[in-house]
Amino acid sequence: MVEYLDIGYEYGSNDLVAEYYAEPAKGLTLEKAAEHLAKESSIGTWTDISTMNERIATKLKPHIFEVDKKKNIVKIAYPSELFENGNMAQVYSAIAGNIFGMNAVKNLRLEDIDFPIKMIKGFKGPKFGIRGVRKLLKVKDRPLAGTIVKPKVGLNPSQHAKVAYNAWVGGLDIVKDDENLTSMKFNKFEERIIKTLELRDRAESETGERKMYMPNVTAETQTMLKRAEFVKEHGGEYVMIDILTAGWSGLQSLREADLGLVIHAHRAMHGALTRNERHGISMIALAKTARIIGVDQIHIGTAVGKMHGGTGEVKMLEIEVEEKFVPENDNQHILEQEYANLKPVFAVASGGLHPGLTAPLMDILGKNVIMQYGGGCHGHPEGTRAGAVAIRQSIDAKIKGIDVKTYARTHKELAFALKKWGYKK
Ligand code: CAP
Ligand code: MG
Repeated sequence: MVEYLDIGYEYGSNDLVAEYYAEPAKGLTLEKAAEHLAKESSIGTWTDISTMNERIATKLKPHIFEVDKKKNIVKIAYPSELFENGNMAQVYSAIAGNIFGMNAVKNLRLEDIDFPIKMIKGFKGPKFGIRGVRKLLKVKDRPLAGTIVKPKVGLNPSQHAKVAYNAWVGGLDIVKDDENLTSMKFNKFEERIIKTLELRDRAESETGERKMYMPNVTAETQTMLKRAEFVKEHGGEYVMIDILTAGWSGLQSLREADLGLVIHAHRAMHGALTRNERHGISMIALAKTARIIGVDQIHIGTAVGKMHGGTGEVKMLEIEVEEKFVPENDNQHILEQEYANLKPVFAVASGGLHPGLTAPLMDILGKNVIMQYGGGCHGHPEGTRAGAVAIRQSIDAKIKGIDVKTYARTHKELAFALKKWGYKK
């Protein structure tokens, strides 16, 4: 009989620690439910088995070292021998696999994972990180501002490139493809890359600023790698990948190809995992995992909360950022904080943003954030270029410490934006 409950066990440098929120099934204590979790995510199954042996039962068993009945929190330390070096899919198949469907729990959420250094070394980690991206863009210490070409899909390559150009010359640093734009009949990947990078070069020479294009390479892995190579051959510096729909292995293949391209991680589908605070996987765990595999920037949500009031049609902001991303005691968001010698990576805030929300967002996420405005740029009454100007004006106002309403009195593009969408102090 393997004993998994080991309250007070002192985990060490050989252990991966997983923190779960768990609601035990009716008739089960939290300890009992935790034992089912520990078994099913490692060496056991629902009943005792004759094929278990002493070595497995002692060397490979995980230790449930904390059970907090008030908060329904369970912490389990797994010996790293349970995991294949450099294989993130296998790690999640173990600690985030069958257990979500077990009858022993009514709800279960993987809240956080602490990987041992020896496991982190099995992955490449971020190549550029905040410093590398800032060096590339030659932007020292303000937040980066970007847009997403809209409509999300439907434009042809020339139209797509033109929208990007207007955003760049209006002052934005970065233009990205939307998460569901890859290579369709009306917008083939290769043609879009060539045309958009041509106008990126024109925008750079006209503005004297570096401009970045983030093409979405999400696809079957071999195709993804071919597309990333195509971007590199044509002078691109960035690729974007939908990390959850492409999967951990797809992300690993892209990173381990080591093409020298900045990797932007979009988190499309995250809501299926992160939205329910009682069941699924936290964005903290997902973002940490992506950083270990090696992304340079990742979407974490918008921290300015649901929009109350404000004029005009306001898209309800996407899910607020998980509070742990912005710890009370530190003005750095969690992704820029020191973690296992991994480069700090940019947090990306996107989703329903417009110039009226820039100031509170910067208050919460600080300067190492990439703020992306899709509708909040192309929905500007005077069009994309003016939308981009308004966005930069909203950032300038914040950096100068001037209230956005006051700043708008002498900056008409910003005034138009505030009139349409309102603002939050
Ligand atoms: C934003 C966006 C982003 C989501 C991602 C969209 O467009 O392009 O993909 O915001 O959400 O498709 O909605 P808008 P998150 O600026 O027009 O909202 O960053 O929370 O993953
Ligand atoms: Mg999008």
